Amino acid sequence: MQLYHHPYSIDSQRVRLALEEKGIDYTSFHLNPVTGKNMNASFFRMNPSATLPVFQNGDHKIFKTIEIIQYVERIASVSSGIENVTFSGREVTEWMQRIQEWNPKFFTLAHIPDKYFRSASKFLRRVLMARMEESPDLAGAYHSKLQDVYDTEDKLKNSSVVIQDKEHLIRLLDEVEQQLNETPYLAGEEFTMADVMLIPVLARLVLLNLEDEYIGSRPNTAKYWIMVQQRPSYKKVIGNHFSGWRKYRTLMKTWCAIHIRSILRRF
Ligand SMILES: N[C@@H](CCC(=O)N[C@@H](CS)C(=O)NCC(=O)O)C(=O)O
Repeated sequence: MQLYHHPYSIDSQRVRLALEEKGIDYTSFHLNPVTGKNMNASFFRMNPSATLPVFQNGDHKIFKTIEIIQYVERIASVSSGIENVTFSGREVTEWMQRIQEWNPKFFTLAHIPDKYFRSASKFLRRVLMARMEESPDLAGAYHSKLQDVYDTEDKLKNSSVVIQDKEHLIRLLDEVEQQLNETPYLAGEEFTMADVMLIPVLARLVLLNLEDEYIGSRPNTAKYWIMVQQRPSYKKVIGNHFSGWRKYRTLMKTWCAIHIRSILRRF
């Protein structure tokens, strides 16, 4: 089984948390979306939307996060003997879908200093142009990806998009806070795949230095956040890349790659 993913991607983090929680081994392929590695022709041919994660088992490829997580649950049940494995019930699935409805893209970009966003976006356009030249047969798909980059730049200038995303996030976090007042985990007494969907959202808020505003101000969520960070799956998937000083190492690596490749004009 192969997983194409990257530590920056919230959806990749969700799938990796699920794989770790269920103890499933897989071969890992890192594709950094900020440096445009997901635009490489070999990956792009398999997945012309270039989104991460992609899970592959033999010829079977899955492109949607929730579908991958549900597939991982089925694999775990087969490999451990059916009796003691619980599948996500209706409540868990509803939470998973509700959390997935919030798209972190514009909220995240709106909290990145403008000069970094502009350099990264320009770099990505150049990468796309270079890939288009190398693989003219994929020009149509690369062109629509290029259009996405321009649309993102335009939408970010439109404050109502960012405000709507922020309001959506606040509604979601308020529902989470209310639920965590009644149960220790999102869908009850046990850790479930609903928590796997939520943890990367909280980690993103911390990465953006918004912990006090969005987590600290919600006491049940703050308690829950401390608790879930103790899980080995969290440490492996998120903590190792973003806890404390590690976040600077992770972000600097990407920033240097963009900077050096821009100077050398190696897209
Ligand atoms: N359909 C996918 C969407 C995944 C997605 O949007 N992934 C983001 C990262 S979290 C991505 O790959 N962005 C890079 C890009 O769109 O080029 C799913 O449901 O999992």
